[in-house]
Amino acid sequence: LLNAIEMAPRDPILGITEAYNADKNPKKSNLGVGVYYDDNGKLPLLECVRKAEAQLMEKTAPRGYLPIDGLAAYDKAVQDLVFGADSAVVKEKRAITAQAIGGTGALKLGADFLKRFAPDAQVWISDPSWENHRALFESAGFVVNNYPYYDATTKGVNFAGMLDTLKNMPAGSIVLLHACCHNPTGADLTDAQWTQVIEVVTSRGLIPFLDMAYQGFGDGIESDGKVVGLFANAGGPVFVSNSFSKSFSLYGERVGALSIVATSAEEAARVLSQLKRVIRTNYSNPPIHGGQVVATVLATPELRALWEEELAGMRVRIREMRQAFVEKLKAKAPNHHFDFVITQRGMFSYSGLTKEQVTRLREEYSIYAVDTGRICVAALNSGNIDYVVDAVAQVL
Ligand code: PLP
Ligand code: TYF
Repeated sequence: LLNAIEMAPRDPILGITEAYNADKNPKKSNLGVGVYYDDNGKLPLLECVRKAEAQLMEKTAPRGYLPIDGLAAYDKAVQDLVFGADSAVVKEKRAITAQAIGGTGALKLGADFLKRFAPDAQVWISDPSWENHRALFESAGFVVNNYPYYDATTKGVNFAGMLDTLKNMPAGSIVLLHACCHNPTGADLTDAQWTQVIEVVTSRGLIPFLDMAYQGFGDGIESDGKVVGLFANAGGPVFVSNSFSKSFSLYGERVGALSIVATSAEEAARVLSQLKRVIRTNYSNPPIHGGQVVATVLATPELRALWEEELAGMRVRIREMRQAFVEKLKAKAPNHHFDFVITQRGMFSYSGLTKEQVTRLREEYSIYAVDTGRICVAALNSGNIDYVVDAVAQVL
């Protein structure tokens, strides 16, 4: 059995981190993986998390199994955050939310659920998208197609192409959309464009699946999540995966959730019962700690305010790095234009650097980016930005 098994290809993004870790150059920079580092280049432990954990330590409890769909307080807090506590979907109990093993786990639950109830549908993801989107839906048994998204000439969204493809895909198709802070391009839709997308998705009977891994990294918690509310108000079904890996800097705790919007409370109850079956056959029930931390922060006004402040701090620092990158590059390479980096949102920028330039950055400067030219702006800081900008100017 095992002797004929071939070596699987390395994860293209996590492979970069392996190469970075092995690099002995003290000036090395990892702009590959999508992780937020603070201005000292360190992974932050948020103060709101530290305080919530201190509270939890005082009342340590035995570790029974959580319910299949996770901690009730967590699911409630996530639902209020994602849809708005005063939203009609929440008040009418039309949405169900289940704790998941990170955003990835939420996508996997959604994919398995959909394969059970829409087995013949095809899935459409943006071109390009997060690498794992295709792999996750293919491994759930779906055919995965691309809709046009990034326009390399404008460094923005090819909206006409996207909308045209949405208008022509078969009814019942599953459309994966990035709610905010598009990974890998950093190019998001405008409000007016979202309105048009919702119109087409609804009128054509497409199934929207919103992936929100970066809520709070664009313009703010509420405005980044707005599109989820707009889809929910347009009626069901709507699938939403969200993650706290980045917004709470809780990568290793694996905290996320899958929400599904139905058309009535009664339908939602049936949906939840079936989703629980999917969870049961995947991992039975989720772990306790991360969900408890997030639920404590979201439900404690003082900690919630602290979280919002700390998240704003991350968002603002990334914006400052975008600004500094563009300004410094303008001085070093005046013939090249990088203004689009300021407009892009979230952790990433599709920098326009070619594969050859990325290779030179790695080999000559120990600066690690993704071959597609994606850089993680959240890995820039006041200590490495001049070195990175000098190197980029050299390879241009
Ligand atoms: N969706 C997108 C677009 C992402 O960039 C990521 C990456 O981290 C995820 C989902 C997965 O999140 P998690 O790390 O919580 O599994
Ligand atoms: O795109 C990124 O860099 C992040 C981190 O299998 C990541 O989403 C990358 C690959 C992966 C899991 C997380």
